[in-house]
Amino acid sequence: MGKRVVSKKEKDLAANSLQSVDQAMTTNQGIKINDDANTLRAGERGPSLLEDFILREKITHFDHERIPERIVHARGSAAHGYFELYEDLSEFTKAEILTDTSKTTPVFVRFSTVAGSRGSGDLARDIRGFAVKFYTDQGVFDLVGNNTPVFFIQDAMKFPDIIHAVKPEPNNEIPQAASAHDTFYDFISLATESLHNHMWAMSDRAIPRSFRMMEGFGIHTFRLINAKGKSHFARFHWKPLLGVHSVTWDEAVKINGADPDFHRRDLWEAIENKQYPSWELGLQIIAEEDEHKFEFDLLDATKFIPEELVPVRRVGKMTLDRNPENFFAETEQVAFHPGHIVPGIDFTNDPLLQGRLFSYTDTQLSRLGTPNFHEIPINRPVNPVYNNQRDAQMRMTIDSGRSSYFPNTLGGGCPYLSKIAAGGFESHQERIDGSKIRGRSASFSDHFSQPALFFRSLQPWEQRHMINAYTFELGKCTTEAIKTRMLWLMNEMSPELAAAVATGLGLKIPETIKMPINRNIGADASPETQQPGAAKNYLDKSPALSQSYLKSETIATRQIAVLVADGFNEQNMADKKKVWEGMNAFVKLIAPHGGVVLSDAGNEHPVDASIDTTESVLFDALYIPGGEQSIATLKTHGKVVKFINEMVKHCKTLAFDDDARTLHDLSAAKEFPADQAILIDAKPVDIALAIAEHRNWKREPMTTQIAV
Ligand code: HDE
Repeated sequence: MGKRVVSKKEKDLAANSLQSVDQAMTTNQGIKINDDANTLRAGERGPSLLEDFILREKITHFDHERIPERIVHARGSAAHGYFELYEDLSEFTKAEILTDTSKTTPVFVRFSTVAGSRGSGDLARDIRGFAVKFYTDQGVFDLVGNNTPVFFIQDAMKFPDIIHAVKPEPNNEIPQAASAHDTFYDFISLATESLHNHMWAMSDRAIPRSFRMMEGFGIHTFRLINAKGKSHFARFHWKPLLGVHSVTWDEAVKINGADPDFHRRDLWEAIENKQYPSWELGLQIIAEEDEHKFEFDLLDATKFIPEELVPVRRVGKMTLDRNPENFFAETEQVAFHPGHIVPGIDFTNDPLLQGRLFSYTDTQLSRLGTPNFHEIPINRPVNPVYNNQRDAQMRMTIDSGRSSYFPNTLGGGCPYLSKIAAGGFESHQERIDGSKIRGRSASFSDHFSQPALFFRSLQPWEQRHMINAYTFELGKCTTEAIKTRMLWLMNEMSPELAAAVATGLGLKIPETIKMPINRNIGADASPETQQPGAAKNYLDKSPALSQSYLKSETIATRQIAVLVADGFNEQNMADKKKVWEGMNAFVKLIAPHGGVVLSDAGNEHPVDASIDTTESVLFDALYIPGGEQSIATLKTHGKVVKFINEMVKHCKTLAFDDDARTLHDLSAAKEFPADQAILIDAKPVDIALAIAEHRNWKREPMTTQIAV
């Protein structure tokens, strides 16, 4: 799967890595150390001496090990890989990564949650960051996106507000990595532009099964510029080849306890097992002339362009095939920036994007501490860098020569400027004619239509999950006025959604509300302009928004738990394992104890996890082979039925051998005799077909009685 690229980037990183094998331990000054366990003392039981330069160097370095975590997206995991282009897009752009199909471009991708601290759990209900650094031969191009096609706010000015609102409340620093609290809903219900992205945060997209099973979106409209200087608008998409899948909220809560590194581990293990995740790069391209043909503004980052209106053209593929060597050096120190673009790609006037262009340099200065952050190996471009910038903290480059200015003759006129035809960057010459104002275009003030479209486009199971999410989150809020304000707003988007949530909350939807503060126009706006306009219906449904539209046929990398005890039916287990592993699934033996388990043929099989050290929520499917003795033992273990019942509740595939039927009958599985994903004595390929469906959501409404 995927070809291995040894890029210049990789060689650079290797050259910078300190090998810890076969080397004498030294201080940072290169002095060989002969005792790393004892402080220099005046006598064996005497006081420590200040002159102990070895101790002081070691402790000082340790004291400074942490750098400030990212203000947002602090919790993340990353991997290296490469991008390959399917078709030459020179009709639209001169960027080499989008025109030269012979090139393989190295990438580094970091996935993250937004709200939580660095040590928070992976399964928070949250938007996920999806940041891609392309090391192109023309310089670094960063596509710093999220896993939702829209953002919360329209103007950069409101970013600190929404982040303050979602972060733990300042008086008691509660709750960590959770949006279910008053300050967040206070803000969301007043800044109605945020309702759309908020609805995505209430959807299953916010609790993904894996980073490898998420879509990515550049969100903003960018420009593509071709060699003739002609511009097209473009939105970027990443489509995962494993499909888009999520877990249920009950699982998310339990996974955070059972394995808070679930997503991090999942990405790491898939790559270690050579199951390289990949995404296709998609582009929605819009001619400049069509800029105003939509009922929303292309510059508004709270709107997506429905794929039914502008199809996504799949133009290339990205594969992640290598884990970082060192989390800090690479994942923590990588510095993304939406302003890192290459000739052929340019910005639009999206006011959110424009604000980001300022913020990301500023944040790197405070996090990485120096304008030389581009010299950290993970951030270095693969092409050489020459300019007259000099010095500053932690400068790595030893700049030679006398001249550090331009123009010069003493340096031979170098580094010289490049003509546009020779690859020099030129900003798109957009004609601008306007008054200097602090305000927002009326074309940005439709806040209800797209969330309404999103809700309408979801399958009943997705809508159900969303209703539960809103009910849960608002149920955690303590201020009734905030909850009722939210209900009123939700009623404007979808009466069905609002009614269901109101029932869950035990509250009435108010007939009118007063928006105490203007939402987007400015404090002087009149009361009439303070309510967002009614929802428009320019598209009845956009099927592409539902995860059911984004499934994949494969069971590759799915975790299948096989529950066994001594005496299990080896033949049946081996037959199924062979088929599933042939399809690249991960098959794990779970037994009442660790070590090895004995089959009915007397063979020893290593146990992957004892049932006491693992949980059902960490697996996609369950198979219980027969074997009289094995089933008799499993029946006596208290956690076995819980394990099975949880799998049933979470709508997963369960397969039993015929003589494992007693366990089936002891559990909630017996309540679903006609269920297409609870199978007895089925063929491994038929079980695989059920697993590939991800979940049998039809079961879900009947599972409320199952107590787990
Ligand atoms: Fe970010 N954002 N952001 N953001 N963002 C950061 O930069 C910011 C926005 C996104 O894995 C920070 O290096 C402002 C939209 C990702 O390292 C910071 C605004 C989108 C990541 C910052 C936005 C994003 C960040 C924190 C409003 C989706 C993680 C650390 C104008 C298109 C990148 C850092 C990584 C990180 C500011 C809005 C995505 C503080 C001011 C819209 C994926 O600079």
